[in-house]
Amino acid sequence: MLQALDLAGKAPQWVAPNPKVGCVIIKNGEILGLGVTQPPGGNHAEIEAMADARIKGHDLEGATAFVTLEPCSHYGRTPPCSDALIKSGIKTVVVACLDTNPLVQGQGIAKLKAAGVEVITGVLEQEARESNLGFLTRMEKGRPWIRMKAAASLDGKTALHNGKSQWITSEAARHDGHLWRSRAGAILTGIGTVQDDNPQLNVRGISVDRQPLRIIVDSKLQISPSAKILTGGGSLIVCAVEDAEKISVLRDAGNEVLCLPNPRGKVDLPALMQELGRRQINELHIEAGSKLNGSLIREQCVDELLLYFAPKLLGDARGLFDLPLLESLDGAQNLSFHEITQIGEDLRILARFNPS
Ligand code: AOF
Ligand code: ZN
Repeated sequence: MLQALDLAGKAPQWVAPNPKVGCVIIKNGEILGLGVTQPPGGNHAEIEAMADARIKGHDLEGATAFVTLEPCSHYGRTPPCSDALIKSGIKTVVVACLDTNPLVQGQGIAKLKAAGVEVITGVLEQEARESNLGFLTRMEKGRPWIRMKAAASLDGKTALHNGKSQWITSEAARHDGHLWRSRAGAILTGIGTVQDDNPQLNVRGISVDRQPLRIIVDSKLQISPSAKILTGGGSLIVCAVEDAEKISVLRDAGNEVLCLPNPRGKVDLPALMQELGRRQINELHIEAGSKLNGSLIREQCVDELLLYFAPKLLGDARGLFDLPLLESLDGAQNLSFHEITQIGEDLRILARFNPS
């Protein structure tokens, strides 16, 4: 199963919106075939592994398949893997984690069992869930896995009082940040960051087949059509005002404008996350300023913080998140550390919000 997970991890980004799955087929201690999910419309991991074994002249009768995700039971872009596994004569299927796609959700395993295939579940389950956190979150919550990235000094400051912020962390940490951008289906920022930093918010320094969708939360539609983030079109601007004139200028330049107001006249952030789920975004990467960061946290629109800390002190300067003043520690946002790594001179911390 470790080998199957390793294969899954090597699947390219463009298998999204599908999950990355790995499959290893063995018999009598020998590996017969290996497979990994192909881009949408292509073979699933199990089909690839069976084809690999057959090309090598192996008979699958009595073999065991290790799969990192429950084999599918439905007709999607491709026919059900569970049917193909049954037909192959494979005797045992070892599954790491369930596919929580409502179209599958245990039915793949049930199909296999009903056909007399032995099924073993829960092998390296946690690791397998981690490998498809984005896909599984979308299946379970209807929205992407949401990761908020920020870089700060050791005293938690992101910019000086005058707004100067380039660069707090080292080159190595910034390159690492691009790796995280590249794995996301979309990158989100706010109008404040667009106006202060004029970022491109694309992936640089890493070869990618596609750039993530760029999303700007801009309640009052203040974005300038010449902002760098709009060059080339294809960005999604989310606002809370129906300003037909501004909207048509932005649309004519090839961008999409979505009006999603909440009763306070701001963008309805949870509704936006559901919309991104409908657009099949598995992982959302956020790089915004303290105001939007704070709103996203308050509205429970963040699963994980990706924080880079530089060994510097900036003193009285801007903080990471605008959150309400607390009178008691009972109101603190609780997280747990998921991973702590040194990247060059800086520290990278992945911390997750505790599910409520
Ligand atoms: C598997 N093995 O390798 C993957 C699975 O449209 P389709 O036919 O490609 O089906 C996509 C769905 O199949 C996807 O939403 C998920 O539930 C499952 N993915 N299943 O047996 C695989 N990638
Ligand atoms: Zn399948």
